[in-house]
Amino acid sequence: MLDLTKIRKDFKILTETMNNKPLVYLDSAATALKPTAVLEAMDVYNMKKTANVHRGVYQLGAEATDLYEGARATVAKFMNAASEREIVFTRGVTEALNLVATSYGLHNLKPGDEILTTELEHHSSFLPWQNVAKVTGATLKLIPLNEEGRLTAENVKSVLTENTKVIAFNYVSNVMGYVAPVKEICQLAKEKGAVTIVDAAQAAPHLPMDVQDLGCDFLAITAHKLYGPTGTGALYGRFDLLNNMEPMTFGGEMIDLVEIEASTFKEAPMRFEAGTPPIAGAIGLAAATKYVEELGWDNIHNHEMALRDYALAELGKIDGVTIFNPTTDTAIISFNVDGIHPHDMATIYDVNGVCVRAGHHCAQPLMRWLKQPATLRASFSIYNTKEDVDTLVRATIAGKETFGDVF
Ligand code: 7TS
Repeated sequence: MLDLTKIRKDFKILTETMNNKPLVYLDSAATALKPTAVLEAMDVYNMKKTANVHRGVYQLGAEATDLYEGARATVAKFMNAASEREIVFTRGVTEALNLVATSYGLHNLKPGDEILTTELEHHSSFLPWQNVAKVTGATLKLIPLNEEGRLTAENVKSVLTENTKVIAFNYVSNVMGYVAPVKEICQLAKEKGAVTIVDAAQAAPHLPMDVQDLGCDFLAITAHKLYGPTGTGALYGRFDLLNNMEPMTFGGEMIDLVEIEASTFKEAPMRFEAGTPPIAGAIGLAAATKYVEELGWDNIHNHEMALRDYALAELGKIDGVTIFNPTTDTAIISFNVDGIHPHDMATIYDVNGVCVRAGHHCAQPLMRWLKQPATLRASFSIYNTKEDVDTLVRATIAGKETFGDVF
């Protein structure tokens, strides 16, 4: 079981108030709060070991490099990559997915090739492939979602052809909270020789990652949803693929030899890390992976599922609340209150000290699928309590009372 008292002490921000109300943070799917252990790990670099990496010949530079490369080894272990050479530090999942689309997609796809993706994607998984299709003449095809809005292996089979070259999809949906059958889909892709790109932004805080067991070619995580800092993510890429890809960004430290006519580049991952990388960010990400591993995946899962079940039951009792993902696999719940715009509801949550997301969640194709312009989304995490759910429910009832009789 999670020790909630201890965990809540680790997240100092939880003693803050919002609109003079105790802070109830239910927006961890947008970004998670950061525990002291992560901030302290970053402080070590920022306060005692500051130097650029892979450059200085002095001791401090070597120590900073050790911290940074140590972080890469920790992240490789977190994902169970075969080697740390398969881990590229990026600015986040958005940059990681753009890197694959640019460095692999633009260079390998051609007219007649097919890219499979879904309406369940965050724009950062959808748009890079839409662009690859536009530039290369490849065809972007949607894998139909089932009646619940899930991606299933059956539906992948229904659209998979000999021409499928890429399947890009999320591990966990940021709106529906569904967990995709990643392993089965990667197996199907492999049979056709297609490359898989898994957006694990929302999965990494909730599930153990094992890229070798999943059999994926690429998988991206982001630190800030995993209790780490903003501005840092990590891309896993199978080394034989990664090492044969062209760089996306050119600049310092990614080169072997620069000549006027042409240049050569380092092996992966360095060829993808031009310029000064997010050093403190990588160290913070590594600390965050250790933090969640120490809590234990089963403990995290049980806690989040208990919150999910309680929230679904309590919200479900309120007349006029429509829940779009009652079978969610994670503690992400999307809902609306009949006749009240989500942004109006969000103002009531705000004055009650409750942070929830209202909007299209960077998933407009999914909003169209749901036939909603926007939804409310409450996302629960390791530091949330049943009392947080009660506050959400009270604020929802207050919102109905404020706006309800207008309609
Ligand atoms: N993929 C998914 C599934 C996401 O949920 C997000 C961010 C991203 C990619 C982008 O990751 P980043 O590292 O570039 O930030 N999602 C959200 C959200 O649901 N609300 O705010 C941000």
